[in-house]
Amino acid sequence: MASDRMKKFLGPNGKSILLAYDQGLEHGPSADFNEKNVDPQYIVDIGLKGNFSGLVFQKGVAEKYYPGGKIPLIIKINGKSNLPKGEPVSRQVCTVEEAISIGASGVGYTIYAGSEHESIMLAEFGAIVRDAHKHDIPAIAWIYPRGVAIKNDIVPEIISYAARIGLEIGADAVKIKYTGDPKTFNWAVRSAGKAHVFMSGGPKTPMDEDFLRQVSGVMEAGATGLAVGRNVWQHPEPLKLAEQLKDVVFRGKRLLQVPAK
Ligand code: FBP
Repeated sequence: MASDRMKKFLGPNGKSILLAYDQGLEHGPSADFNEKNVDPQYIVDIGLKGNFSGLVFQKGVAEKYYPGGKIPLIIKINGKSNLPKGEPVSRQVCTVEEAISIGASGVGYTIYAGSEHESIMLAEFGAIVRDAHKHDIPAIAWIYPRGVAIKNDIVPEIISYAARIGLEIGADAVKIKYTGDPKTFNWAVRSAGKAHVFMSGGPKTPMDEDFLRQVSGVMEAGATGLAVGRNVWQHPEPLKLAEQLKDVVFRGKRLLQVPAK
């Protein structure tokens, strides 16, 4: 059996917390950044001091700020701004070889499942999986169902479909949104099979408790962990939140789930 290509990104209990910072491209600096977190160095410092399992950058930020082997790196090799309107498509902007030469031990790629341009992204990702596996590094798929055909992108049947797409197309890990409860998220985890499941963070929740409860539900469902950005680096005390996340992801702490209304 093939060895687990994600192992570099996993803690001793096989779980993981990745720190994502590609929102400058995806959303623009005025949407997400403040005086502190506009500086990529601030995120590198959080990643290092908070002992995150890995950083996720686009190649430009990685080239200029990645601190080398102190923390593993995933380079997102496609991306788009939010300026164009219409059916979403995100094309490759960096090769697997380039990513490796910058120091990446994994590559990430977003697929907008359900978009009218889905086939372009599926085909590009297919070639990326081939390249990444040739170098024995993981290809991680951010799978976000989106476009006019998708009425609700967090209903359980859509999220589990996203997870399954990842397994079927050869992703070593899939990054998906939370369904809102551990039972339905467990179906998504099972649908992903041996592909690791990471929860995508989303906009910062006003109360830490709400985010920690989501994370607890995700871990209870059997996920590998989180790939989170805004909830951490928009937090006034990111290292304090990081400790609380580690309690849940690495130390098995669970928070009571509130039944959906
Ligand atoms: P967040 O935790 O900040 O949501 O980051 C996760 C992420 O997948 C980023 O990697 C990416 O930039 C962003 O979400 C995409 O968000 P959107 O849902 O707006 O496409």
